[in-house]
Amino acid sequence: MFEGLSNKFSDVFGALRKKGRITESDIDATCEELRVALLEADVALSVVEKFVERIRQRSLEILPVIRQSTQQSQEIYGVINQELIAILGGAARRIRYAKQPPTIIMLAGLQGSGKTTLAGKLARFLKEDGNTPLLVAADLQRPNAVTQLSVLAESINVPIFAPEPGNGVGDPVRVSRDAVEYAREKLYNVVIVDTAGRLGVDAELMKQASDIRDAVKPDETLFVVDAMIGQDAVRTAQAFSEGVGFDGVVLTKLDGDAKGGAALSIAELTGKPILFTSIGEKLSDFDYFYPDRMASRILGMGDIQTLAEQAKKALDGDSAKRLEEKFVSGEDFTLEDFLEQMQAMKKMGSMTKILGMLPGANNAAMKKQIDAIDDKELVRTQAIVQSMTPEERRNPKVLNGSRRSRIARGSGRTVTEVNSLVDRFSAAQKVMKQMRSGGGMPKGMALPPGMGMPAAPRIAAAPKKKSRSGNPAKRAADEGR
Ligand SMILES: Nc1nc2c(ncn2[C@@H]2O[C@H](COP(=O)(O)OP(=O)(O)OP(=O)(O)O)[C@@H](O)[C@H]2O)c(=O)[nH]1
Ligand SMILES: [Mg+2]
Repeated sequence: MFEGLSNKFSDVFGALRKKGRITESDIDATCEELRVALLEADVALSVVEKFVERIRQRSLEILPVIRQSTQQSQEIYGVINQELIAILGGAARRIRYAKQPPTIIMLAGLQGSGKTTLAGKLARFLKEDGNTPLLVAADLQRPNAVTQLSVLAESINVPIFAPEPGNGVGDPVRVSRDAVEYAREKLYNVVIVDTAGRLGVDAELMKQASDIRDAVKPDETLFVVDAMIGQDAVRTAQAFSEGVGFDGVVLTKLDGDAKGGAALSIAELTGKPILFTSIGEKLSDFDYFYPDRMASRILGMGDIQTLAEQAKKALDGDSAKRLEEKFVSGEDFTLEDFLEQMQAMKKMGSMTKILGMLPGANNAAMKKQIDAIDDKELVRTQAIVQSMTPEERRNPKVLNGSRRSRIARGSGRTVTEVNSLVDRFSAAQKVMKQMRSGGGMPKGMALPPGMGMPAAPRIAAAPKKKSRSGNPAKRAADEGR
């Protein structure tokens, strides 16, 4: 996601950093490079022009201040970051619940944009947050649509309101209206209405969506759009905005190689906030949209906050606290901790996705490392560590040749694999020590394959510990990454 764009931004900053003193013509040159990068990323022309102009004006305005700074390129970075956050909608917006339940959420969008999947994700997400959602199958167009939603509903144990099978084509407006009535009776506090999509924007689609809207009067109408469709996303958004109207946007398929244009153009052009992002086919691949975190990713600074939240969720309270204390007190990071972290990582989801949130994850060297990581490696590594005695896990220095071959036999792996794990573990331990002594991740250091989690204790500790610069993205930038 946003790879091309964040590579370009990294290049732009790289070039700026090399200049000690920034002049007006440097600002102009930077703006021109940004303009080209954004257009290549399929950001709508009018948005690009406005965005770049704002950066230019703001930078020129504060040029006297910039000149006083010892890190002039950082000041420009700050301006770009701010404008990027603004264009992405400013502050994150949450679902607005109705004063009088149920809160009605209607999903609309083109065929295949991800509405039904989103209905499941949203229901799961809201349920975990203590709500009692009801899913409504109001797509009676596509033969399989009701079944698709039923399967999702069952998998998350959320009730579904759907027309009786074999009941003819059915009327989606009526189904939606009845569903809301049913939710009121049964005290479901959120109703999620999945509607039918069409291949293109047409009058019939708009009419059906508008009729459902008029019948259920949603508290939130969410326009669901596939981020991969680039410029078309904006055109479709505008058509829906005029035809049906919506309160917020959900960007889906951000896990694909979306260039990012849609994310950057939609909020600005429709004036509606992006509420959620969908980043995969699994129901857990979903989160609120945070403009500041997205800006940080686009700028190649990673998304440490999301990573930290996921780490916190995955490491249960006790073990996170223990690891944090261990880290702070300077105790050694052992293979036992490593195994515990790996188990937590399994809970967090795919390793490559997690590592993608690290600062610099889009940089070529880091990317090569990430690409080299095979999620199955986690399973293999786990087998090896589990074949070690508690003492060996605590103190890998005792691992002589015969112990290593015993472990290899026990885990069904080769001695070379055992050796490689021990080597990588030592490298990770070194990183941990360095980070603890306040040096941050060593420059140019990419995490060794299978060692994604040395960062975890630091992450677990992050909310409490004040780092030199409170802002991890800024710190990463300070350190020249
Ligand atoms: N990679 C990826 N695939 C997704 C995401 N969201 C949905 N999909 C996939 O996209 C396809 C279409 O998703 P649906 O949820 O059926 O889309 P829809 O908008 O309900 O489609 P219609 O009902 O035909 O209008 C499915 O194969 C989903 O698994 C996502 O965030 N990332
Ligand atoms: Mg659907």
